[in-house]
Amino acid sequence: NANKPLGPQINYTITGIDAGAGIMTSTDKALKVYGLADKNWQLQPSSTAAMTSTLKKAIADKRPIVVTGWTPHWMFTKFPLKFLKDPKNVYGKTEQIHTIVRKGLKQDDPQAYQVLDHFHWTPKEISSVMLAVNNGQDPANAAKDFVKKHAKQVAEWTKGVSHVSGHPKLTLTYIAWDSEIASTNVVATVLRQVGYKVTIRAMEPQPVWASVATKAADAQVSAWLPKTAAKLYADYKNQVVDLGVNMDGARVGLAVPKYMKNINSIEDLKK
Ligand code: PBE
Repeated sequence: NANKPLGPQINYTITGIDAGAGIMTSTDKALKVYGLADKNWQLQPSSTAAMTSTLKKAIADKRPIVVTGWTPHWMFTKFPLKFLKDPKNVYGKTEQIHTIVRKGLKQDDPQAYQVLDHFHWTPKEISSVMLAVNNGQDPANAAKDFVKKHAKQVAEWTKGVSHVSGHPKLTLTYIAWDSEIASTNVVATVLRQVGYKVTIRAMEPQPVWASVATKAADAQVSAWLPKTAAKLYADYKNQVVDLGVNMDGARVGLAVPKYMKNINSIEDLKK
């Protein structure tokens, strides 16, 4: 019912994802900055899988729902979603994904360092790998296919890089979000082609940063900045090396189905 206030219709609840995600920290902040916390709005933690399944059901019934949303992600292609305007700029306009490596990698593994430094792609490219995985392909195979089909681009990442001998070990840590499953597998594939024995390890966001800071891992390509991972970046930036952007044009915020015509801004949740 478009005339009824939204809050009571959805129990003043925003459907979120895993508690450690940056988008959850940003949404807690949004609840305060927009005065929603005072009006009993709350953020429900769950997981990406649970959130997208709740979203799918709501959309099937044309019910209202507010979720934590981001791109690149297939939720925006599978569902008719729109981002809510964020006039107080809690989530930022666009986000960039950065590559973070351990101190000393440049000296210890210059070839790996170069590949990681050159690694750069677009939302469209990462989405193609994410879609393949979402359609059931094994992430390692989806990454191999991508690398095969994008030989020219991969040649850019490996420009001036020579093959290493003796299979030196490298560890990449990542957070098991669809985008990071895609990027980490693609980078691992390229590093393996260069001769490294690469292990990839999924963990929670904080341990991913800690692993690179303590040199238990060599690199991670999952740092959504400047806003989403701001807290972890601030905590660890002096103990790691930021190689800069590997993907530009990501976006994070609150999202609703397009049929919620009266809700276009986070401010509108108070209506
Ligand atoms: N995400 C996807 C992450 C980064 C990648 C938006 C769910 C987050 O920290 O919120």
